Amino acid sequence: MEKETVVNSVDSGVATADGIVEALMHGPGAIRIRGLFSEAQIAEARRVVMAHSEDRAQTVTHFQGQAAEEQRLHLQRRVWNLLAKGDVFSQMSEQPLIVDAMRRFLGSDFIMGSIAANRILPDGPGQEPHIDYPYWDFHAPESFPLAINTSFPLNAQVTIPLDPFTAQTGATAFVPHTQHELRYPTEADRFFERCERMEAEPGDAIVFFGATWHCAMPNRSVQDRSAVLIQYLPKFVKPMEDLRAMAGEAFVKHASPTMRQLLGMHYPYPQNLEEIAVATNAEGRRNAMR
Ligand SMILES: O=C(O)CCC(=O)C(=O)O
Repeated sequence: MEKETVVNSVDSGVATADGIVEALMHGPGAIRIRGLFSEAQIAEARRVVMAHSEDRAQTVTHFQGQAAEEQRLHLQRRVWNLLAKGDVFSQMSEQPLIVDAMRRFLGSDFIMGSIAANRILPDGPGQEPHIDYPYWDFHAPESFPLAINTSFPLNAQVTIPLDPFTAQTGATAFVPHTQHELRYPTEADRFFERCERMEAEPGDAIVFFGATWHCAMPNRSVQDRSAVLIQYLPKFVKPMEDLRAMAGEAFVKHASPTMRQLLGMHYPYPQNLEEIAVATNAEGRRNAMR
């Protein structure tokens, strides 16, 4: 029988950015914020996600090696590039409490690396236990810098359920406190015996440090289970989705200052420095003109 345990919880009215950061860095690695988004926002997001995943089973996905072997990939669907699919996704990614927490956790110029939906249909598969980008291929640790660790964060994730997240529908599983030591989980870690579940209602948001071992679980119910997944990164980590290009020039032109930051426009590298027309001092404490 599946364990029915839940993640720590705080109401959106009393949640603080410091409390979120504490839970991610020194606490279990995850925290649920109750009632952060309105019914109307959830309904609109769900409408878009369902419409874009009705007949698109074949977008790229991750951590579904077993489902691919078993020919069951069509029972889980990803919807990428959500910024271009509705204003509600900009509202979600710019939610003020989340932005405030991310500024403290990842630095004031943090960016968004991805905003996508994960839909698991009834009887759809769960994932391999993993950690998230940019740690997601840490099963090959030799491809990372020597002595890399999680004493400072390179990722934060926000999961916004669009359907009830329960043990039956496949609420995300995670092992609390595993973010403290950077490691990709193995069979020997007995993930499924030790895990807790991120149970939540539509409108809640679960914020977690992606170095915490976790995975989507199988949907053993008769209803869909979808969520918006947002990935935030420090300014210097290459984003996973090319959001700026995917959203398009018209979107960028009308973007808010926060959205421009999320698209990486506050930190203008890489550049062709040889081609910069005006010779200025671009970096440094004194008189720097990026
Ligand atoms: O949908 C979920 O519950 C989690 C998805 C996830 O962890 C991922 O795709 O990296």
